[in-house]
Amino acid sequence: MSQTPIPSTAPALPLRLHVPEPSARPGDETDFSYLHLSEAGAVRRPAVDAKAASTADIAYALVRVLTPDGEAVGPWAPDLPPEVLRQALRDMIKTRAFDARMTLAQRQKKTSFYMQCLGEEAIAIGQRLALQDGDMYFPTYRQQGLLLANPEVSMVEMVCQLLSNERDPLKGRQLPVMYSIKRAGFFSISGNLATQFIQGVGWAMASAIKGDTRIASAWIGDGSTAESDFHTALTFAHVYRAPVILNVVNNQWAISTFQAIAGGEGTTFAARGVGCGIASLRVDGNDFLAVYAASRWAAERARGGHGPALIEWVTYRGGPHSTSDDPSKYRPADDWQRFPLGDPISRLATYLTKRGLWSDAEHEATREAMEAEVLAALKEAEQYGSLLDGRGPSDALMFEDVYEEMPAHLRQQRQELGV
Ligand SMILES: Cc1ncc(C[n+]2csc(CCOP(=O)(O)OP(=O)(O)O)c2C)c(N)n1
Ligand SMILES: [Mg+2]
Repeated sequence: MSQTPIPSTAPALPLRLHVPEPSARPGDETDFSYLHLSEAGAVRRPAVDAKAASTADIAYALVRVLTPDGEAVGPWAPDLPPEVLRQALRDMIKTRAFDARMTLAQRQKKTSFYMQCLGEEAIAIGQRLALQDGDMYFPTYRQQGLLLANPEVSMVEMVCQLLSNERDPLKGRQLPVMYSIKRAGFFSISGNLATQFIQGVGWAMASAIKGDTRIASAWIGDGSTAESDFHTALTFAHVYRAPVILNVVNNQWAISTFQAIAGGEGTTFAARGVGCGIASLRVDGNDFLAVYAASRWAAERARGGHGPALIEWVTYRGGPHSTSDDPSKYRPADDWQRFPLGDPISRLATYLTKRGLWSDAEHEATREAMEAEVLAALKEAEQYGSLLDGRGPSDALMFEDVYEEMPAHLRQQRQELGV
């Protein structure tokens, strides 16, 4: 028998949807209190085999090591040799110089497109130091630091890809910045957002199935977590304890969309991991020491067979989304200058200077040397063509490498094109 519902005593109000908005638009000042920062050194460091649910407090806090005056404090402060720290700073300066010059090359019409990682340099470079040769990266377009910090990767080869020239190793088949460098463990960048997570988890599962010792490092942006692939990847990673580091780079924006629209309001992206049974950390992505320490923790956890870890890196996208974007239309122009976590390069430089391992003069000399190195790489790559002179890969290449034996219809099309 059906029952009659008991009438509510509350007055019936019209229902409304909540549409999150950033606190400021161009011309106003952003209120960054929404970030909920912790003090440096305040967040505990759990054992690498900690139960996923026990990391819940850290998923809502913020792991930080560097104080505003450049001291390293607390349980996450890593013990890295001075030369490793100095090299990391040089690599971050190199990445920034590369981005600036390639952005200019796009404005000069030498390449069609470029994407910078301005303000996010510490994340890729810090994580790379915590991984080992043979581990596999499934990066997005904002982890060029993984390549620029790798002495085995030629900068000229990267620029040839950007210029889509005769020596483009990807033969003009990928958008500029979508590198693919197998020997560096750098999986082909896909423009289809969030695929990195399912592919990275799948690769990590395969590594475990084979009884291998290699782990995966998968990358996604705040906006891309709204894709269903993100959630599918978390379920598989949790269920099979895949040896993978799940990196969520929360740079506050997805093109013109504020991170709250992807679900960052009133909760954190790290909290998604805990909800799926994955140990999760929320970390200051502009604090090189915290990036290295958290990556190291996650890598030891994965390699030790204790399961995946999700890390939300809190940072800020200092530049436009890409050379096709104009952020002055949708966010305050001074946001990055006012961002409470500062600039990762100057923070590491301050720490090293305080320890007597760096100086303003060395900083300036390094910046000049890196700019010269990048310019020399660009000049060399331009000898093999750029968009300006149209010396790109041969049209014939579009017919190759798909079928072992070219089918008749493709042979015909190729003949019609006369290549
Ligand atoms: C599946 C899919 N949807 C939409 C796009 C278009 N798109 C490219 S980048 C981007 C924003 C991504 O933002 P986020 O994940 O935060 O990464 P960020 O660019 O900030 O590093 C969008 C919507 C795409 N490439 N793929
Ligand atoms: Mg983003």
